[in-house]
Amino acid sequence: MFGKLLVANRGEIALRVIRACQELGVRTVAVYSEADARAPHVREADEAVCIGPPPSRDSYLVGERLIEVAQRLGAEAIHPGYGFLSERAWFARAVRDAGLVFVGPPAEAIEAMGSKTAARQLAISAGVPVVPGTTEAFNDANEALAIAEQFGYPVLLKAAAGGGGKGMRIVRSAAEMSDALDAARRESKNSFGDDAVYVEKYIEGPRHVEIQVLADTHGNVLHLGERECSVQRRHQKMIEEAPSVAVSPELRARMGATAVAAARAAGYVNAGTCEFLLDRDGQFYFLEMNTRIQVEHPVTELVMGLDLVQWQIRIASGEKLPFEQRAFTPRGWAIECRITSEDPANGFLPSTGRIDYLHLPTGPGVRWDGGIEAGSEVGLHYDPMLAKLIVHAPNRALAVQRMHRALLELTIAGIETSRGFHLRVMEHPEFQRGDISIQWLEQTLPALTQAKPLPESVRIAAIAAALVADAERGGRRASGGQANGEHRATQDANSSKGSHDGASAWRAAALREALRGH
Ligand code: MV4
Repeated sequence: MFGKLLVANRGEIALRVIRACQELGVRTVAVYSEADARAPHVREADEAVCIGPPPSRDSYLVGERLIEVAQRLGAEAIHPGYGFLSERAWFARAVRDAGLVFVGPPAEAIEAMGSKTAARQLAISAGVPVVPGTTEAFNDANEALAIAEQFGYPVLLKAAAGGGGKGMRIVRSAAEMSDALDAARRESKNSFGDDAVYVEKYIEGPRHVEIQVLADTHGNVLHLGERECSVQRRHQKMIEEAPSVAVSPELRARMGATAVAAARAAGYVNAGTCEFLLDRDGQFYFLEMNTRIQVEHPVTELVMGLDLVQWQIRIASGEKLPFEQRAFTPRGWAIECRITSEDPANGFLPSTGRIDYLHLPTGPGVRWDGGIEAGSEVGLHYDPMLAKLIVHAPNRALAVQRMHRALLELTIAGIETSRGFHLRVMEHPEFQRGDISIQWLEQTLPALTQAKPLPESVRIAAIAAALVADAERGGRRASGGQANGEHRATQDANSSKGSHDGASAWRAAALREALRGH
């Protein structure tokens, strides 16, 4: 095992990697920008080095500097986390060339999966089903029209260099082709520096299901079942779960074997994820492979009972996977909500400021993977994801209830967050039934963000606001030393209907705010 590892990231994933290292007995080096000097990941690591000014391109994205720091401090490996340099083949190669270990796949595997057209070719040659379409970029609109005629409308134009939804355009008829092509080209060029576009048949109303794979350097490739990205907005995932309501044990085995075949064909090592579309008839199609640890990896950890980040590090140090495929069947249900500094009531506008107060949910089956604390400044330099709230329960209905309960316990004061949005999703009957597709949110969003609070809730909120204001003025009447008052208030809260009752939720929040003291 490594003696020391450099964590080339920030926020919750940097902390996640540091925690894995602590449990493995590996010392850690954190890197940070000037904006992150007092961030939790800096404090929790054994050593920390400032690598530049706040903009990522001058700090977290300067690969040579990260490698130089690793060498100078005697770290043997670099964990890239997700985002930043995690899927840059040149960085994986530079780390290797510097005599260090990249905790991730070989540069060649990142390259093989980086081009969507090359990945499709690779998948086809490995017998993996892909969406009908081309495996090469076309040259002009006439060629695109001929291909669309062949597959039938609607078709989807996609960036060859792309992924994650950028440079995508739906084309519903020949008349739309020319404009859509120009737009897709422009967006691809801007996002990836390459305007090559190819065509796929557009699959209507699919579900987004992905398979976690784990491969060691000894030729063992396993899959750890599926996750479903149940709720997403403009290609940003918001809620993920494992397993998927749409995947039977038989389908899991088939999709898993397919993901393993794709990983083998790419010479894949370490943790990776194959993304699929699952259509209404149960047909699945390989979309792309993410060659990194993903944000949503905890839901797989909880239902499969292993630590994926620790296994990433063990694999990178040459360890052999000691598992057999049949050891992996999902146990219970896990759901993850991404807590972001975005205001759902305001078109998910980013919110900035100081986190004045933070109360974290705890109790049975609750996990918080966060990168913030009271006093943290949330700015605009980095991704708005502050933390992930993850729950595990015996089944989906109980997991939804548990997530609702945990979200009620969560208080983040000082900035707007996605918390209220997640509460309303957990309360939604269609979400509770699992009756959702990729498009569910776009159709349901207005109802979720315009929900009016109950009159009773407004009254309780007003009382809470008055109590908090009073406490802030220095009055202590609302807080300590009033055992009777507290007891009476608690009884009162319990007498209201159920945990899903809006008024009771407000009442609990009001009590917490009023009684926590200042
Ligand atoms: C598709 C599709 C329908 N048909 N491809 C979007 C992100 C990228 N990974 C692929 N995406 C899609 N590809 C065909 N042929 C629908 C989507 C899609 C989507 C996929 C995953 C997660 C969210 C999505 C939201 C809209 C569309």
